[in-house]
Amino acid sequence: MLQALIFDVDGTLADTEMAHLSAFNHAFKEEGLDWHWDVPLYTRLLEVSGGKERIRAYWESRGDLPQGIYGNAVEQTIARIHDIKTAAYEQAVQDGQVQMLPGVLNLIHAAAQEGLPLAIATTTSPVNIASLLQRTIGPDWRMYFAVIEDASTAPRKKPDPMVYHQTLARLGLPATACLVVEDSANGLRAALKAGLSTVITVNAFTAHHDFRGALRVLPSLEGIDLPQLRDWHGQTGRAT
Ligand code: XBP
Ligand code: MG
Repeated sequence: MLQALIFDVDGTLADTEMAHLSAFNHAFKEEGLDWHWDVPLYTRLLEVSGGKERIRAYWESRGDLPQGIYGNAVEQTIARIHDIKTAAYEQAVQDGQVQMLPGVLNLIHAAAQEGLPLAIATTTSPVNIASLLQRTIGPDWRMYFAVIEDASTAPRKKPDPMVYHQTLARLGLPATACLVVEDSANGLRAALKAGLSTVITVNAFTAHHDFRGALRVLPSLEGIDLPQLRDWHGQTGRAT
């Protein structure tokens, strides 16, 4: 029986990645760097989960990442860029530039009404979650989620299953009692490694990913209700 729904955030709850991309580019400029990520490059870079990890991967790919004794300075520079990026992203959310995806709020409200626990399992920073959900759900947003696991609690990022293992432990439920909604191959792999059935909703940044093993691959959650999710969850084990 379905006893909890677990949501990823970026690309699943909301269409966040264009705002993340603009925030990264803003931070590069503020830091005096001539780096600029366009949409095709960012689409590839999204294969690396986590903003700091993504900056490091890009820097490494350029071939000019300082080595040896400069390692500490690199960490500090990445942290500084990421702080600027996080503040810019928060501002974009507050300015209304990030929208919840179709069907998401309906499901959240339906689950709350039925007393079905909801959880969040994401690689993103906690401040990003708070600003997004405060803006879209309201000041009491935190009451809707029994568990939130994020970059501050699960440092090993997706496709590592850490964030899902911790979410299940805190929910006190076995994987078989839960259903995950994700939007990316890294997210799907993390959930599958934790033994979780996963429904995928795609977006422009992830539509080309390999979603083998997903329970369903959907354009969005529009028109999807809890009875439908329970029905799919009951079919667990039969991949699409
Ligand atoms: C999303 C991410 C995040 C955001 C940026 O992955 O990788 O890093 O792009 O957020 P998922 P931060 O949806 O699989 O969790 O800069 O705060 O890391
Ligand atoms: Mg995602």
